[in-house]
Amino acid sequence: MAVWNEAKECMSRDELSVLQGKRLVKQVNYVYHNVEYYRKKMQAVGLEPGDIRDLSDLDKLPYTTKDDLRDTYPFGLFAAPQSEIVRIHASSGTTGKATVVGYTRRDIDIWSECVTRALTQCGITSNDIVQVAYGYGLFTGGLGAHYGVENTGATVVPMSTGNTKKLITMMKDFGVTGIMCTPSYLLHIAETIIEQGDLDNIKLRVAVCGAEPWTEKMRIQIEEKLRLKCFDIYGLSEIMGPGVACDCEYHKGLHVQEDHFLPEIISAETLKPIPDGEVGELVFTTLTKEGIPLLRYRTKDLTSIDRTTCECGRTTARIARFKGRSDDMLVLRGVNVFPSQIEAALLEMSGTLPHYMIIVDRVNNLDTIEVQVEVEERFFSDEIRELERLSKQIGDVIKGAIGLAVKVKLVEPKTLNRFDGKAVHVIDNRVFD
Ligand code: DLL
Repeated sequence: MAVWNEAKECMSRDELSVLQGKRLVKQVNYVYHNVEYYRKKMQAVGLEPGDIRDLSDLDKLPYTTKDDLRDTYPFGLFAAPQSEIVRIHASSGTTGKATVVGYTRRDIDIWSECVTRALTQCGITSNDIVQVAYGYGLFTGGLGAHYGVENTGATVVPMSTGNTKKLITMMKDFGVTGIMCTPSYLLHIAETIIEQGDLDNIKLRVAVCGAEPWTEKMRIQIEEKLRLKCFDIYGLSEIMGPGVACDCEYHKGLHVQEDHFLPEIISAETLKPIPDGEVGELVFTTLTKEGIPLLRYRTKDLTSIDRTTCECGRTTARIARFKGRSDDMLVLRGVNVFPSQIEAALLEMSGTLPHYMIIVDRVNNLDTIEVQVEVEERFFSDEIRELERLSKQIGDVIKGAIGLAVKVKLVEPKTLNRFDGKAVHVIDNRVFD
């Protein structure tokens, strides 16, 4: 399979649109004839496959949501017969039934190819040794990254999550040059490497992190701590897994693998497409999937899109770093707040470590917000006044970012939980009845 968008002389946007249009028509036909649920959904709005002739007809198609996957649990949206499904992944989610996805052999090949493109974009080659420290199992992170690293020709070390000390030992002994894991886990790995005095004993030069919202400041902090290049990789199991999009050396948005996944940004309120550059909900239509093709899948991820050519020369659309998911958004005293706003504010300050927890309660019908922040050890040996000053300063910075007063509790390094998978930054104890 050609890695066409890797070359600097890649497809023009017009050529890409023609390809996308053709693939869309084919995918809609395939879905209509192979998935009863979609056939009925299309018939309910009087839509026949022939009504979709090119990209301009996209907005005639109905949306798909996570509820559609749950309602058809486990295999109701599969378009290929079980005999052609070679792998299943599932995400448990915190509420409701698991969402289950299936892949044909070709889907797995395309997935590996997409991860290879992403890794190549990050500078990984067959000369690299890459530790995959995403969880292996039903989560798409581990196996998705694994097949991509192998397909790139690099050497994969399938660490999975859990044993940080062993991971660092192997990193040193094997001369590991690349790592794939969640950014919060990499931060924990970095702290352990530094604490062990091992920074000069490792050869790590590239990290490809994703699976959770994180800030540009955190990416830069990881680069500085580990003296490497760090990249942002995005994906979701419903659409494929890691590798749907990835940033390049310019870090000006994540390039979408647009020949396989057609992106749209819509308003979550009106459900209408919104102009490029404006923040809205990201929606994907798969263009080449066989196992579980999805039409206009609402990801709930909030971003904006830029279809201008990147400084790196790639013409594929770029989506901006994610602000968060619409369902991560906290409504605190009527104000919409994303944990990432608090993270960005904390990372502006010196003396704070990028570990925090937001605890929300409701007392006498009023939301109370406590932000627990780890700060450097030295503040605890200094005068109490210094601690109070820092606490007030952090409170002011957060208030400036979210417009709300919060209680700040400073805690010593390593007090808060560390995560080797997706990090949890919010404990919401409010009961809504
Ligand atoms: O997290 C797939 C993945 C694995 C992506 C490894 C990247 C690396 P799910 O468990 O289905 O799949 O979760 C998908 O995670 O809708 C986003 O909300 C969030 N997410 C994934 N990557 C990023 C990222 C995997 N780079 C959900 N930035 C998505 C922000 C991300 N959020």
